[in-house]
Amino acid sequence: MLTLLTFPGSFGAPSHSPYCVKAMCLLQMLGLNWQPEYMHDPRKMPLSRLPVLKDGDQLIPDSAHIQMHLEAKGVDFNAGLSELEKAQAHALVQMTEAGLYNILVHDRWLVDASWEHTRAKFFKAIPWLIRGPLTRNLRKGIRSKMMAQGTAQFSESERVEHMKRDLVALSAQLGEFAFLFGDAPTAADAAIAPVLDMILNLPVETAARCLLRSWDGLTAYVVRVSDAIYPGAQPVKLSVAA
Ligand SMILES: N[C@@H](CCC(=O)N[C@@H](CS)C(=O)NCC(=O)O)C(=O)O
Repeated sequence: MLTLLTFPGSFGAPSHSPYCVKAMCLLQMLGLNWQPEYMHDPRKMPLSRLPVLKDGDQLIPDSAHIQMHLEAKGVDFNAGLSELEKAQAHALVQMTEAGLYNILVHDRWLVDASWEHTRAKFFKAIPWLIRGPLTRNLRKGIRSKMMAQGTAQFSESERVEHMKRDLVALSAQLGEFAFLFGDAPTAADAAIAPVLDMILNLPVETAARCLLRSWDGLTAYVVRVSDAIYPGAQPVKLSVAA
């Protein structure tokens, strides 16, 4: 059986990492038997990150590599998409992982009121005595990364302006479809909806959460994706290469 090494869930999501939820959705779409193995500390993992897929004695880190590994088994997560649609899907996933994902991380870790909840949920397994110094250090590291990457250098209104453009692009692609590329979920939905879901479910009202909650079409889209491909959903009928 395939095993997904993943962070546990929080704030209503099956994992607190959108990349772990993306991998869960891909596995769920596949309809094969798989099980989660929850971890809190990824430092011993191949890239020191989660998710990691365990397939026999192989460890596959990175959600994109997990997708490629599953595709190599003959599954097509983008069945029926034209070459242009595949290119658009790729661009939207990259946009989400470079933009919206970093806004999520920023609002979870660097907004003080939100951080109280993030710390309590993400680090509840860490003994209380060392939780303070450990999480202070981790938060410092995230702040440096967010400064280097740029998200933390912007004002809140600038971040929201950037976010709006990403949401406009996603909304335009969604149009009247149920999923981003039609009436069936594809790999792009597995990657993008978990990020939106986690922004919608930030524990406090940040400008990003407020903006996304006002976007009815995208809010309803996230519910459709979670009903269709989050763990527990029925497998989607995927085409398998001959
Ligand atoms: N590009 C990777 C990104 C995975 C990633 O950044 N995971 C984060 C959690 S969202 C992680 O494990 N960070 C290290 C940590 O939390 O210690 C993927 O697509 O899987």
